[in-house]
Amino acid sequence: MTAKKCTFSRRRFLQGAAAAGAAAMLPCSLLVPGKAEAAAFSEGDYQTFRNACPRNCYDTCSIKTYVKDGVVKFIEGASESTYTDGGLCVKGYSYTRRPYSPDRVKYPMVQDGRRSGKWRRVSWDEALDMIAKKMLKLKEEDGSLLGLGMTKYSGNFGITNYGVEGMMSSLGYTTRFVGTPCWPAGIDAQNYDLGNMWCNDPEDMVKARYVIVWGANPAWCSVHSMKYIMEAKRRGAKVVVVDPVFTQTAAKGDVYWQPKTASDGALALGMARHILDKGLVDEDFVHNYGLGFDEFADYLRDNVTVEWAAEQSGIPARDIMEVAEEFATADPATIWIGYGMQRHTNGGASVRSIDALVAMTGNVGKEGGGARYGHLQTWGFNYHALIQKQPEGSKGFLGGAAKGEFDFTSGSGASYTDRTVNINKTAQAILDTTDPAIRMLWVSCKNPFGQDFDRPKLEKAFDKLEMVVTVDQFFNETVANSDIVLPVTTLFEEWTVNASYWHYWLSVNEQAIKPMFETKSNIEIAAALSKKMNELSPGSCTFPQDIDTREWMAKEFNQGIYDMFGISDWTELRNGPVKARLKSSAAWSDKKFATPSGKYEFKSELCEQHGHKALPEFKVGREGYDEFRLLTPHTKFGLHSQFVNLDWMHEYNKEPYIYMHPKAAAEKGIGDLDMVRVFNKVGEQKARVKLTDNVAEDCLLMYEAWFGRGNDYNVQNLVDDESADMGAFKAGAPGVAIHDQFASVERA
Ligand SMILES: Nc1nc2c(c(=O)[nH]1)N[C@H]1C(S)=C(S)[C@@H](COP(=O)(O)OP(=O)(O)OC[C@H]3O[C@@H](n4cnc5c(=O)[nH]c(N)nc54)[C@H](O)[C@@H]3O)O[C@H]1N2
Ligand SMILES: Nc1nc2c(c(=O)[nH]1)N[C@H]1C(S)=C(S)[C@@H](COP(=O)(O)OP(=O)(O)OC[C@H]3O[C@@H](n4cnc5c(=O)[nH]c(N)nc54)[C@H](O)[C@@H]3O)O[C@H]1N2
Ligand SMILES: [Mo]
Repeated sequence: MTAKKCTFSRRRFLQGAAAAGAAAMLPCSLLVPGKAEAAAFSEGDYQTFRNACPRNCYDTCSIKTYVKDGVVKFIEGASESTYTDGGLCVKGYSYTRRPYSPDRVKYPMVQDGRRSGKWRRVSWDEALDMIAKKMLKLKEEDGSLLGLGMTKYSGNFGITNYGVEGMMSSLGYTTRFVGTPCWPAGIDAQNYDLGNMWCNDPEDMVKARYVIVWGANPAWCSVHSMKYIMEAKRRGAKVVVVDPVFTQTAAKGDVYWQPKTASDGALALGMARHILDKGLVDEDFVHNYGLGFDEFADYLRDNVTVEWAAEQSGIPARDIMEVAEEFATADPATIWIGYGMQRHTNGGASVRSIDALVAMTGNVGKEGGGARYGHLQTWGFNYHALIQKQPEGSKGFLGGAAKGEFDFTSGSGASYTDRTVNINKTAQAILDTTDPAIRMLWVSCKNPFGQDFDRPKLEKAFDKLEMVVTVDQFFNETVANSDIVLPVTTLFEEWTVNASYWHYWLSVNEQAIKPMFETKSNIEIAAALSKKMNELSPGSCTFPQDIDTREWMAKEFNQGIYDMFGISDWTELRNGPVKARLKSSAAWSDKKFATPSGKYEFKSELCEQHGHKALPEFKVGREGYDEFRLLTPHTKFGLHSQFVNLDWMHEYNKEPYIYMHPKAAAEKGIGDLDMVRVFNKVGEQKARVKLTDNVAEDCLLMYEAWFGRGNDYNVQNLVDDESADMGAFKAGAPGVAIHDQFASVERA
């Protein structure tokens, strides 16, 4: 191979790193070569690989990785993707540290006494032997494997990692924690309105003449989308940001609305009423492509006024009318509906009313328009790793039908399934489930102690479990509450493929280095467990025992994917990420909707059948149960329990704070940087206060993140597991009202 000078992408890398302040901050030459080294940089001196950020993030960045002597030297955002555009976020640049972090789980380990910290290294064989024997024991004692629970969520969204679910199926019928804390209320809402969740290509936001960012914080949570918003602005678009917190996104807007939390439905309906009164409705759309608009209009006339909306939301009537008129007359106009906004007991209802606003102004199905929430259009993989067969004769849950209808002796009529419980009520499910009880838990790609709700209850629930096995990269709090931890690979050490729920690019993730220490990928763990199970009890696990992980990645592709992305083979992705060939950048461009009527349903019978209102009516939010509203949204330099714990990121995440308005603090005799105690019916948490008028006077703001430095900060000590209104339709369990929490505060 001839040495090729890397100019374009190299420049991008340095720019990205400098913009992030990373060059100055990060102490290791692995990430940012010194000046002399940079001058001598020659791509040919490195092996390059394609990777993708597998985190649960809108951006799902395409990465190019430079390896020398089997070591990841540095990475850059892939320049082939116009979305990633050659740059990563600050968190992303820290990836070069992840495989080499001294804090990594390196070997299988057993803890003598949960939370004792007395870990001892064992061999894979010993660990799997303990695990397999326990599984066989459950099956023998309970007659099924339903006593084995599995919780997995978004630690790694690489497609082959669905092999964790596949592994469980290959063992038999088990208890699965289903649903998602992310976005299910909004998914259901969009399914009722449009028939599916499907958003425009974010890259077409540049065409918008009006952008409302409603309860999303892309400046932190979708860094790469900001360039489209800023470009739209440069071309003359107005940007309105609606958020109870004055976020960095809000700072980039032209108009900032700080509504009362959970009042978004009222605000959207107030705007809708004004648009109706002003005759600014898109009559063609609502009558030719919509269903039930007249009833919606009647609802608005009978129940909604702008003054009422102003009272509910705290946004002045004049401002509501102004933005409503501007939105209705701009063409195209778009709303980005955030996930943060729907984590409420009325979140689904709020999303429906915002969808209606976009639809009634004729902005659905339009390039540069749209009610943007998310999509799964590019996820049509084979799910080869996921789909595994239960061993012959497996017993399970008698799916759906009343138990009495089955003849247990012959098993006739029985169709067994997994047992499902709500992932957003992990603690309660473990405590409540009987016949058989959940006795053993497999945790993978998930940190329940950091991310699940009502942590004090979770501790009680875990204490009931006979065995907890956690598969992770780091010793987090869930690992501390486990008996066995198994070390798993990072993105550089495994083969997989990644798509986004926001943009339309596809990336392959190549194994760039050999797995460090004794780490294995999730599917290799499944294969190893299968081997052990079959050794101990032949036929007890169907998961293939010898797998080639590159082959398994390749098995996820199909002709549909190839056609969508215009490639003939996955190997073409080694030249860089590719984008779906979209007929239009707009979702629903043919205005044929996937609803039962084929129309945009302002009135949805399905929604009514599911126990909600047929129309996008206002739903009152959760009643306050304590003095302050408590918000625990996502943080800038961390993603849930990932990144913040890494030593390289400490500089960015020095200490957790509780953000509070100066007036509210003064009334409590609390000063800047005072140590305080926040407490409510769930539990309590101490941290230092930072005074800021970015938050409303009635609000306490604490970012959710795992610091992992002997620091006990955990917002789940204060967040209960109350459900959102929607989510069960598409996700199998309702969403969770993360932001409908309340608490008191006092000096510690
Ligand atoms: N209070 C509050 N709570 C929240 C939220 C909030 O806003 N406020 N947000 C919610 C939302 S939206 C989400 S998505 C969830 C996220 O919750 P989780 O899905 O639990 O998210 P992470 O912390 O990103 O990942 C969990 C673990 O996966 C591990 N991991 C990474 N890669 C791999 C791998 O390849 N294999 C295995 N086995 N493990 C791996 C990581 O090290 C980490 O410990 O949290 C929810 N909880
Ligand atoms: N840096 C970073 N990026 C991430 C993540 C991360 O943890 N860190 N997480 C990823 C994941 S899993 C997800 S789900 C997405 C989340 O992406 P976002 O939805 O953008 O993020 P959140 O922080 O959950 O919530 C966004 C905003 O909603 C606001 N909000 C809360 N309640 C209300 C309300 O009642 N009305 C209105 N209008 N706004 C409200 C919060 O104040 C917050 O600023 O981001 C992804 N990207
Ligand atoms: Mo999420």
